[in-house]
Amino acid sequence: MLQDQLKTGTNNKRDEGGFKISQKTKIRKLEQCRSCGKQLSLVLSLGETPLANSFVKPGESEESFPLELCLCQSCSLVQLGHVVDPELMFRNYLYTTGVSETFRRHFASMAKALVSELNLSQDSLVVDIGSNDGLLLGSFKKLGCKVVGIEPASNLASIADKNGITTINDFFSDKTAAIITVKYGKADLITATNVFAHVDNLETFLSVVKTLLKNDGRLVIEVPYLAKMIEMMTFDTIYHEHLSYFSALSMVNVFTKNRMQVISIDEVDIHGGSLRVSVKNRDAEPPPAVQKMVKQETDRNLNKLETYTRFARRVTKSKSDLLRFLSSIRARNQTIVGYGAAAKANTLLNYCGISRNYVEYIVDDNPLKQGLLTPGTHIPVLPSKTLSEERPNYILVLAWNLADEIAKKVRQNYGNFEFIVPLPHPRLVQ
Ligand code: DWN
Repeated sequence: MLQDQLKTGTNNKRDEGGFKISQKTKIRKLEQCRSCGKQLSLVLSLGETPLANSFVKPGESEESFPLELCLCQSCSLVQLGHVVDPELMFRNYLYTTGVSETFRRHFASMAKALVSELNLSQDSLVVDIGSNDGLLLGSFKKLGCKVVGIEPASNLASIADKNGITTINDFFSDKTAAIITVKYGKADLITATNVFAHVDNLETFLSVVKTLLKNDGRLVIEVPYLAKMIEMMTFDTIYHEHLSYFSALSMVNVFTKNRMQVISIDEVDIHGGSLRVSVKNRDAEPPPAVQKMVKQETDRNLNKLETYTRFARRVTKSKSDLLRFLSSIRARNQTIVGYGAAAKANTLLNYCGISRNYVEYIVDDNPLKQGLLTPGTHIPVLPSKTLSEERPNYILVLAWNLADEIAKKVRQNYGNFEFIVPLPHPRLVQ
């Protein structure tokens, strides 16, 4: 696995969590496609950017790393050109899924659908890779399944344990898979929501999945959908945690190469548009419905370099449009604050150069982020009750994928404000 390679660096400095981080190998440049090994084409550079969840205490500083999007024209996998040490990104993680009612509903619905589709019962074992605070597994547990989480962030693993979800505090690896197999048996279902796009070594990841999955077991993953990112210009989804940006085409190529069968691919309305992919451990072609989706994507040139060079040009325009929009508000001495100190917000803020010159502070309901500063732009993150105390003129909804939930919460608790949604183009929403 990548973290094993990174640990072999020259310097054995340890971070505050005691984890070995090699100074020399915090980042490595990808010389070839992570899936098929062919040459990569650079399509977009967002410059040197801090890690999206590396919020800092006042007085602290953070490191920045190159953020470049590349296309493999052979297997159509869109991916970052550099890999940051996962020990740096995931051992202490501030993002918790449970803050949002939207995600609570989404994961409850996902668990119910999969229990029904796969006929899971109290004898079924569900393993969630990157289980965060245990939200998804909690839904499976309520439906009677046996559940085990795998979560590298020690702060999140302890939250999940407190929520009654058995959680192994480590990365998914042959070691953690063996622990589960010995203690609980093989899995009927392995889930990985917003994890597969974070994986550097896809082949190793899937080979370990195969050791943990029952012969007739199912792997179900959810990833942000590349086609929606291109269509909706949501370039803020590009950050160091997201190593891959999947289409149905590139997803099928990855699983076919690893001798696994994609059974179904469904678009789900979460995180601005995601793919839910259901996979079996058998060397077989995907069914006609999946092949039809792949054909629709090639008809839209999602496998062509010019699609991404055009996207890159539109990103530059998105930046200038947003800065013009915010400048016009500030020119009238109106105040702007953010809502949602999301990981994606930090790509948007850093790439557009938006700091306290435009946004005075950002409110967020996640207590792990409150009192910290956004990475790179150092905008204070405060509790949402600040809105009633300060009464800003505009709220820039940085977690645009949750704009409805946020706007409803603000109106219910703090009264009326003007809401700005930044992408695909800046606009006021009611
Ligand atoms: O892959 C990932 C994506 C899927 O989720 C992870 N790498 C990290 C995370 O990305 P994100 O931080 O951009 O996700 P969200 O869920 O769009 O972030 C929403 C932010 O808004 C969170 O910081 C919580 C905040 N929030 C809030 O403060 N009050 C959200 C809601 C709905 C609220 O009511």
